[in-house]
Amino acid sequence: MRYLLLLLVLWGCDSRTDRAMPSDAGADPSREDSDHDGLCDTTEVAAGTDPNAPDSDGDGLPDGLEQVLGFSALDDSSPTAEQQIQASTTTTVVVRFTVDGMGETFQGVFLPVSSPFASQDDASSLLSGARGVEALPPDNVRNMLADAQRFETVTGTTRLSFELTFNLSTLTPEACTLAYPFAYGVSQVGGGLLEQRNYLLIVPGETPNGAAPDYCLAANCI
Ligand SMILES: [Ca+2]
Ligand SMILES: [Ca+2]
Ligand SMILES: [Ca+2]
Repeated sequence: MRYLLLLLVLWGCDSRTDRAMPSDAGADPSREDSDHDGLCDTTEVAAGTDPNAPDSDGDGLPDGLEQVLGFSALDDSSPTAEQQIQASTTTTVVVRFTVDGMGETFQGVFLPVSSPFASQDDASSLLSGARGVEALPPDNVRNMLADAQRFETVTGTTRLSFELTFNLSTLTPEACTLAYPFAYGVSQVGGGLLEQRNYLLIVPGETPNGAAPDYCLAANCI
């Protein structure tokens, strides 16, 4: 019986040791960000992401950036590769929507999204042009007003294409990579927004030694 009690006491000590995880002396454990991805360790544990891997789902974007911008840090198809636009000096993006028309007019709409990580202006400041470029089949549309991003009197199932152009020539590169979120949607004139697509315009940072730059993140983890 004495040995059994001793065994129970020792087992209890081990259990307490397991629960008491080591922490850095003097640091606030709730504000630690071990993998420097913008998400605090405690947030990562609650969200199910890996506190020791900055890109838990391997899609190229750090967990903290995905979380703040409304993408999933646990799904490598959120955002898709198509939604991640690698920007160059002049970048063109084609956005397509399929609409079912009964004589309505449809219009493309650029929707900038603010980001706490983009220290400069939002994506609208980089947008140099937006226009309608194609309707398929063409006979389903009576008139295309390209510069107004508008297709008039659409009848039947029709794919509408819009082209966005971004000009980065006036942008001063930063040491870290910026991700400018934006959305482009199609609305029915006289009605509401029917559908929108979300994108990230990714502007690579420039490091002095040519090393791959990290993404710009907020100074404090969330
Ligand atoms: Ca983290
Ligand atoms: Ca990711
Ligand atoms: Ca993801």
